[in-house]
Amino acid sequence: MVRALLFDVDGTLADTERDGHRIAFNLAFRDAGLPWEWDVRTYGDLLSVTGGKERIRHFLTLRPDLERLDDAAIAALHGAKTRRYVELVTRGQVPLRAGVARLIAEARAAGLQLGIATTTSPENVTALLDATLGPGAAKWFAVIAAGDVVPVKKPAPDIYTYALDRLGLPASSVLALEDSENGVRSARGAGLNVVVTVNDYTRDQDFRGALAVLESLDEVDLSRLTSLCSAAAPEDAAT
Ligand code: XBP
Ligand code: MG
Repeated sequence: MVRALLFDVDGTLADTERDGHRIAFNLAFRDAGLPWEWDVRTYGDLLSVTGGKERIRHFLTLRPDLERLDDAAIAALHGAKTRRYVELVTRGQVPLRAGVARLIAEARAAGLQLGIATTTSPENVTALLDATLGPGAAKWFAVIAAGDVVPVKKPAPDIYTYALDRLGLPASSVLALEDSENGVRSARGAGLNVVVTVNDYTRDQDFRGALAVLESLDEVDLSRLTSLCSAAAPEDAAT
């Protein structure tokens, strides 16, 4: 029986990668006087590495021609990017994806617990939830597992294991909602069932192990998601 939903944020709740993080990174680069610009396609390639600081570091390994930044400089640049991102979502520039608000309302009405398991920074999550679902909506979530709270980011299972611990529930009673291969690997690694909603960055990825791959949450309601979990074959079911 499903007793909680654990949502990924970036790409799942909203198209934050293309329309939020990418823009915020570019603003922070400009503010810092760095002549870098991540266009939509370049950013898509960089998404193979999760975590903003990790992504900047990865970018520099691909571009030995650019000025080196040490870890402190990367952390400062990333801090500036986070401030830009929070400003942007607080202005309401990134809407929720179709079906997300309805599913959250259904889950709350059914008494399910809600949680977040994401690689992005906690302040980004709170800002997005409050801006899209209404002030105080972040409090609807029993756990917001985010960012550097675990040492290793997705596709490692750590963030889902951390969120499950905080919920106090076994993996078999929690469904993860994800948009990416890294997210599916993370959730499955922690033993969760997972349903995927694709976006333009993730459509062609490998979602082996997911219960279903959908265009958006608009295609399903809570009872359909619950029955997908119940129908999962024992060898596929999370333990
Ligand atoms: C999200 C990420 C994050 C965001 C940026 O992955 O990879 O790095 O792009 O967030 P997922 P920060 O959806 O799989 O959790 O800059 O705050 O790290
Ligand atoms: Mg994601």
